[in-house]
Amino acid sequence: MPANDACTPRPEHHFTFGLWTVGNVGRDPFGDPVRPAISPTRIVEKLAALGVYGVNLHDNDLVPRDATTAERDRIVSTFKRALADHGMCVPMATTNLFGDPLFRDGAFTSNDARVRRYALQKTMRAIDLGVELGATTYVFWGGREGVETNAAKDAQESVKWFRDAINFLCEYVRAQRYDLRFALEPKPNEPRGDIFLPTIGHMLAFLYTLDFPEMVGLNPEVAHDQMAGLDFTHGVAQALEAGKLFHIDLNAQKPGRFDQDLRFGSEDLKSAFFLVKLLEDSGWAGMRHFDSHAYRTEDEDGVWEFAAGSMRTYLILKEKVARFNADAEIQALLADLRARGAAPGQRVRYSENEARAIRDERFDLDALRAQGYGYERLDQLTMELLMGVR
Ligand code: GLT
Ligand code: MN
Ligand code: MN
Repeated sequence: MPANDACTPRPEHHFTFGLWTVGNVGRDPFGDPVRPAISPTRIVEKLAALGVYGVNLHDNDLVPRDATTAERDRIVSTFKRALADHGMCVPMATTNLFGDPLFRDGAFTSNDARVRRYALQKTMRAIDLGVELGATTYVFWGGREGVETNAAKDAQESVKWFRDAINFLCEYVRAQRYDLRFALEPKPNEPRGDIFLPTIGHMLAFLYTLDFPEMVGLNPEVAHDQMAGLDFTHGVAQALEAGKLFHIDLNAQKPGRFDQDLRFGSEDLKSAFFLVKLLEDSGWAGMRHFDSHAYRTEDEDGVWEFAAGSMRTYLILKEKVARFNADAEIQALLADLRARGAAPGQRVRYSENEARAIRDERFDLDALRAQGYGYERLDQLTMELLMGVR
């Protein structure tokens, strides 16, 4: 494709990256960093040049853990200048509640009440920083909120501690009159053996038990559902349907492995296609955030290839979605399904009459048993479209 086409990222596409994603130095449990750290200001400059809309961060991606107030203020003002110079913003911020050894047993669910209080202090300060930078979404990823052994923790009490923390922080945001919503990010395991509230479904049920459920939604991540063998698109669809998709972490993953955070679309193209289709067809107005990083084999050039590739793949898949929606043969098959009753809005509602009608209805059960649905043809056409021969 030509250099400046529909697949060239532009700010209006609302692509974002985390400082921790392109800034990933390639450390893993078996090996040292392979790339030098890239300064936040350089990240802002490079991402802006690639057509990115904004950059997200943890408190400590920008301000080192042990910085003095003066150092913090200097770092923040340098960063703000870089954002202004390059027309970038910070749509989402979050807290690092996993790196410091004191969080080894969790932050909001540590068995030590002092750790739980310190986690609140660190988060309130990080919320202040995020809001100062313009963030309107605040993510909670509880990587250390879990156990290796169930002998250690009361799982019911842990849910209560987590709820207390989110309720407390909702009150804090309201008291400060911040314009900020919370997005909870589920993950089944890693770094903990098991993490509490491991899936979209667990988180969704939990958030309705909060004091201010309207302030709280989800930040689901592709890799986290695929690690658990789930269909990510179904989880996102359920969150959207509930009005609870507040943010999304895009990446790729081979199923059943540790969290790989691979470049979006680099594995399982078909599920990436259906995810883009869901977001685009539903008019998702939020950010397209990439929570992923370059292969450990890469130098800095590879990092920018990774960033550009993530966005380009998204836009190519968006083009494929438009083709799918305009494909006469595919649409005829879908029209057939709609004629059978699959059209949106064809739902049953209880009334006495309707109950009587259904009780008395005569069904041609043999015909229902015999009919096929045509999904082999539909899927083959979809695959041919994805493989570029359609
Ligand atoms: C970390 C984690 C991600 C979270 C980030 C936000 S940090 O990279 O693996 O899934 O979204 O805390
Ligand atoms: Mn994530
Ligand atoms: Mn991940």
